[in-house]
Amino acid sequence: MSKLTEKEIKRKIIVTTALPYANGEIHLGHVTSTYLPADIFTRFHRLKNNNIIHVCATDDFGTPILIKAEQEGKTPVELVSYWNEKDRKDFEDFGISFDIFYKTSSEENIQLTQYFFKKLLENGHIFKQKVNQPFCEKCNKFLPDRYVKGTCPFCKAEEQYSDGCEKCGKTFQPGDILNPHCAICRSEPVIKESEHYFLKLSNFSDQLRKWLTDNKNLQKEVKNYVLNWIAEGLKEWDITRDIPWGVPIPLEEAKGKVLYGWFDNHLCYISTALKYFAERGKDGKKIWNSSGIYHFIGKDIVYHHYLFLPTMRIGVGEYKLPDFIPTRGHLLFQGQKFSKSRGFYISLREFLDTFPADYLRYYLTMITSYGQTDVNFDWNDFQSRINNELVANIGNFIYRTMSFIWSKFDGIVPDPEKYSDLDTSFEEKIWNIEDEVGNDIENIQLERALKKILEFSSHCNQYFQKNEPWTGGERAKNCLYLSINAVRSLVVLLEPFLPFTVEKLWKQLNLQEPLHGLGWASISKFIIKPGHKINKPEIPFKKVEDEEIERQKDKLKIKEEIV
Ligand code: B3M
Ligand code: ZN
Repeated sequence: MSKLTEKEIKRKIIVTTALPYANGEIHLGHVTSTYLPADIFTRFHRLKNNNIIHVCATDDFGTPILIKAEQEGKTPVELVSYWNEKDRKDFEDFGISFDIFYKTSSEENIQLTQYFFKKLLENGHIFKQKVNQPFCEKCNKFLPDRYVKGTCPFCKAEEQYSDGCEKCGKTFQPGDILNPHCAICRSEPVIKESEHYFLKLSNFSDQLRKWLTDNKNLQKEVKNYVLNWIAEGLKEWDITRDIPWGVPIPLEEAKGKVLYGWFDNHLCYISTALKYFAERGKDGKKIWNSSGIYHFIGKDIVYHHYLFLPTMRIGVGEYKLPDFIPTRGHLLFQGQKFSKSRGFYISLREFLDTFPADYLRYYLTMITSYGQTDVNFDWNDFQSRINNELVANIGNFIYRTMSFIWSKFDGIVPDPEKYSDLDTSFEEKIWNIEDEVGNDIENIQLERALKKILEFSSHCNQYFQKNEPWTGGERAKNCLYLSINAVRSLVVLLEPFLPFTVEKLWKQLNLQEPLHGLGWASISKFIIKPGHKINKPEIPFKKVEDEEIERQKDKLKIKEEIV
């Protein structure tokens, strides 16, 4: 058997993205930090012909979801299935290409979670302890987390949840809230004892520290943060909730109690991947343990992904720990924090109703670096980047090349003649761009990759301009032959970023093979031969007009006033 070269060996990669809670709309913040970067990364590896899957699900359990269901007069099952469908559709319309989108309340996830609980118990990492919990005698139930409302002990804002104040932003302990009352019936809770299970995080301090230090792929800034938490001493973690909506604790003595949502939700990465492979007759566990594991998240859930998640995997010892946890900052909107309660936010759906998905994909990628710094969505900046970069640079080169061939050469790619120096150096650019951009995407430096594509496109425009193909002759032929090949390379380069536009452009290029058949490695090749006939080109991107931007800004103001 011949030895496989490095390029021929298919890599196995499992990508997961933080699971959206199944009780509200996907907003721009979620897609910026998490889904879009993961999707670009996944699409790139698909083009590289690697075995990659992108796994996601809705996060179905927990008190906020139970409360919301009660408020809406639905069962929690009805509520979560409604949001699961809605999220799925939003993601699809934004071009997020999951291989599987499932749910934490699945039978598979419940079983895996109970298995993890039992193993951790057997291995001596879980202990029982009595705790004092608020209890509503009228509703006859314990009131964990958001079931208790009251007055903020700091700013005295009323109707705040017992874990923190939305008005002044301070967090506090459940016992600190003033005038506590049941969020459902408003009566004052009493304190009642309940037996809870705790995971001994402190048992894992050394192993966690070692994993964090040894894993060179984790982002330094986040790593140092987490190492500090460990140095300060990890607290034991209460994994029990006295509510009827969650993974039941698999013990007779714990009847009626469930596991906390953060105990089961990240296990859904594993249970969902296993389901995907089982459906294809494959041994998912084996694949998990021999794949590169990437968990894409936003920085607000660092604690859970760098402590709870690895602790549970170490404690059970059967599933590989993550290789990468790409973590990105929050999204600010017009310089301010999103706030649903103030109506200052924009949902993904709202955006997609007005602008093409690819505009948002382009803009968000360009402004989001691979780090913890917050990102600012600014309407003017959005407009100027779309108009100056996407329309006037990338779109311009693609359209001018194709329409020139269409109108001056009857759509037929001309035969090049002897290359000039300009041609030769342009040819070299096309050879090199594949690796330059590919390396950045591989390293999850997505905005760098897109900036390189933009630079490449600027270069293409300059080349076209300098060659003045409108003057005709040999220069025109070489210029258009090389340019149409550069257009095709550009289209492949852009696929991970702008999948909708690329699909249309590929049709206009009229190539026999599908884009995915040719793949990433074709970027540096001259696939379009002289004599090839293209289809009628269309302008790929339209300018965003001032009025539209004004309308968006006004809409935001109106929303703020209404609330
Ligand atoms: N649902 C929190 C969030 O949506 C939570 C993520 C779970 S990832 C396992 O930010
Ligand atoms: Zn009550």
